Amino acid sequence: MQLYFAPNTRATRPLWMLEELGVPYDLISVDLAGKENQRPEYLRIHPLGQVPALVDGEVRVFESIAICMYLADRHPEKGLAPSVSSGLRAVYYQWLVFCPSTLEPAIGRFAQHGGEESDAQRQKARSRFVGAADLLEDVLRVQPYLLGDDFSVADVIVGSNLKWARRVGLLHGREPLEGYVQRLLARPAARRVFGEPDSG
Ligand SMILES: N[C@@H](CCC(=O)N[C@@H](CS)C(=O)NCC(=O)O)C(=O)O
Repeated sequence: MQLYFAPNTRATRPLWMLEELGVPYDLISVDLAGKENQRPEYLRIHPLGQVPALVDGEVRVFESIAICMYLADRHPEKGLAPSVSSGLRAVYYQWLVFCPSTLEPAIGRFAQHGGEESDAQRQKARSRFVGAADLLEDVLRVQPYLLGDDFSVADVIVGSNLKWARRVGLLHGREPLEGYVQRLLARPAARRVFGEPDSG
């Protein structure tokens, strides 16, 4: 299995997954600054020239969340996704889709308005995040992970988003979310990817 990767990008999501699974893989660095991602040979792996991409024998897949879901299903014995016959599978889909459709755009808008924008624009962007964050807090106040007691792919994806939210200052005063991010980053697999928990 080969993961095409660049640091500080969404490619850290499948890298984190691979570390959680503890399966062998090759990490192939793609130099984005050097435009290696636009070379014809890389465009055959990811037609949009982005990272991450995964090659697993005949299988080629891009989109970080799809790669993580694929990896969990490929290794059901590791228990990182509820089985298809379980009702929890619906909740699992919900949080995975919640990220790119609701949470990530809200964080992105805030991060984008963090510079010379007016306070009003910044507040508007922040208010979009508040609803999504309140919802997550209600869940994480009563259970350690999004699906209950067990860590899953949903935590890799939501946790990655919240790590970004924390970096742009959106988690101040949100103890349940802060605690959740810290708990996730303290996992051995996450430490191997991101380093020490408080390094951001
Ligand atoms: N939705 C895609 C987004 C992929 C993406 O935007 N990758 C960025 C890094 S986070 C990238 O490769 N940028 C380089 C470029 O587009 O030239 C995913 O989650 O995999």
